[in-house]
Amino acid sequence: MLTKTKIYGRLVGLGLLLSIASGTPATARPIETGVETTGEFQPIEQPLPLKLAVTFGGLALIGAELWWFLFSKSSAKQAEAGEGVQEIAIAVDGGYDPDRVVVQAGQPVRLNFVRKDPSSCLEQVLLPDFHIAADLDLNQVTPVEFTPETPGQYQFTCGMNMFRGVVEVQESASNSQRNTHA
Ligand SMILES: [Cu+2]
Repeated sequence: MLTKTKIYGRLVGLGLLLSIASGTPATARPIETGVETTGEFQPIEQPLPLKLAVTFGGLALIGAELWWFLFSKSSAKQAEAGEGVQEIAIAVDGGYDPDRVVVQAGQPVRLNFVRKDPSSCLEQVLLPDFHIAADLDLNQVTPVEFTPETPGQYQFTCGMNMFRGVVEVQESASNSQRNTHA
């Protein structure tokens, strides 16, 4: 799973690649050395099919990554309410999946963290709003329980605040008008 930083890095890399392929910015700029003031730099000739291939390949990659970044990333899931406890499993593997959990206020919540990532970065999960810090053992299910009383967005993070997820607490259905949207 890729992080945001990696994606931005790759987009920047692709941009560089494209600008090099089109041959404009880097070669046209004279260097201030005084050796060659005429600015007669010879652009390197590249075959047109190669340029086209690089350009369209790059654009396709950018499109694919944008799609992935915008549409397939965030995974919101509604916790399942059973026996009065809203329960949901969260896979811990290069981040949290789902990274957005929807629960109802006033009902106990149990988040079952399943750590599959050996990186020490993810060995702890923090829910500062609920004063929870839990150690996650590798390949184990670690339940984290709390009862959110107030609707809102509550973050959970790894011990270093690098990976994040959100518990979205909605006003409980019995207290509010029934939601008409899916
Ligand atoms: Cu971390």
